[in-house]
Amino acid sequence: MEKSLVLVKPDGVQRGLIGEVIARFERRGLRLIGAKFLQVSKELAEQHYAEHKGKAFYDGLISYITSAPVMAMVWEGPNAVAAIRQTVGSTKPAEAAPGTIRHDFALEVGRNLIHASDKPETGEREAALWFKAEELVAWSRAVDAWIFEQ
Ligand code: D4T
Repeated sequence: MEKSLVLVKPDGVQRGLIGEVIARFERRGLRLIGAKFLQVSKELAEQHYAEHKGKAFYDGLISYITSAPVMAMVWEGPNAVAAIRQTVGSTKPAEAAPGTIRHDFALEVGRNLIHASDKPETGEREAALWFKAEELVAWSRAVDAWIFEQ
């Protein structure tokens, strides 16, 4: 089953949007397999954003994600990465489609509320970076057969 890391970033936590984000993914039919509330260390932030090192916005990215606690989660489901990114909306909130989280709650790329993995391989790598194996729970829901075709 495909996995995606989802972070409710510091602005989302401060604005009381953790429940809103969780509700949207639950309603979509995705299955939560891990969650923790944490203050992100500089080391974890640098590992998470390693691909952006050297870019103009890198320092701002690190200080933003380490500025206050985040809610980290792993969600799974068929096509979870694409489905979650669709629900999240474009990186730049002003370009996000109406009805998406970033459209409905954000205005600026440096306060875009939420992170989601961009590819299935990234989902695996980021889930392993943020969570120990024993923190991810393999489980099934009684309703799964009514949401997952296989
Ligand atoms: P994240 O990783 O936060 O989910 O964002 P995206 O996956 O949607 O977008 P990304 O990796 O291209 O960018 C990571 C992070 O950098 C910030 N950013 C990005 C920024 O501040 N200015 C920029 O021009 C870009 C491209 C926002 C998200």
